[in-house]
Amino acid sequence: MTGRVTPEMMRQHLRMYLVLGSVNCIEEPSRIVQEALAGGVTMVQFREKGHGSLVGVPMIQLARRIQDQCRQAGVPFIVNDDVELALKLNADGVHVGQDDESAASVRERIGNRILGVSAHTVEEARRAILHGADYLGIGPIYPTRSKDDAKTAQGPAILHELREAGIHLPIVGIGGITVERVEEVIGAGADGVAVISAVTGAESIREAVEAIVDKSFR
Ligand code: 3NM
Repeated sequence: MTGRVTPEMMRQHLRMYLVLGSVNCIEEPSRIVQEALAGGVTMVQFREKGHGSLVGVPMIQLARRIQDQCRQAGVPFIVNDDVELALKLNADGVHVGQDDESAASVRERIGNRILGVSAHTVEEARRAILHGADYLGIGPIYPTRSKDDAKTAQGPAILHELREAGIHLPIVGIGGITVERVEEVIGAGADGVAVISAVTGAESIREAVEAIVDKSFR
C-alpha cells in the first residue's frame, strides 16, 4: 500500500458518505448501495450494529458484497469498529467511536489505511488527531433515530467551534442530516456529510444522493 491518504483526497471522499448496515435497510442493502453509488456517493461505511444486526458468515458475506460494489465504483469502503473484519477483508479503512478500541491502537494495526474517529469536543478532536486520525466524524449535529446510544444533538455550532479552535483535519458531520440541512452543515465548517436515513429511507435512493452531492460542494 502507498502512503496515508492526503487531507485533500480525504475531503473529497467525505463529501457524501453513506453509512449503513442491514438494520437500516427495508430492502436488500446491496441494492441500496448500488443505487447510491450510481447517484455519486463518495465513501461507504459498513456499520452492522443495533438490534437484529447480522453476525458471523452472513455479516461477512454482506460486507464483502458491499466492498465489491465499492471497489467497482472506485469508492473507499470503511468498516465501523471492527479492525479484525477490516483487516480480513483488506478494507480501505476503519471508523471508531470514543467507546471503541483506542484510535492509537487502531492506527498501529491498520497501517496506512484510512482512520476515522468520532469526536464530540475540541479535546476529543485534538486527541484523535494525535492518535493518527485521517478525519473526524462530528455528531450528532441534529437529533437522530438511527443510533441507539447517540448523544444530545449539538447543532452545527460545534463545527464552527472546532474550526475556530484550530482543528484543520477533514471533518464530516453526522446525525439527522437531510438534503435540506446539507448546506448548513457545510457552511458551518464540515467538508462533507455522513448520512444513514436520508439515503436508506429515501423514496428514490439515487435522487437523494444526487441532491446531497449537489449541495455538498462548497
Ligand atoms: N453516529 P442518520 S449519529 C452512526 O453522533 C451515527 O456519532 C452518530 O444516522 C454520531 O443519518 C449516527 O439517520 C446516526 O441520522 C446517523
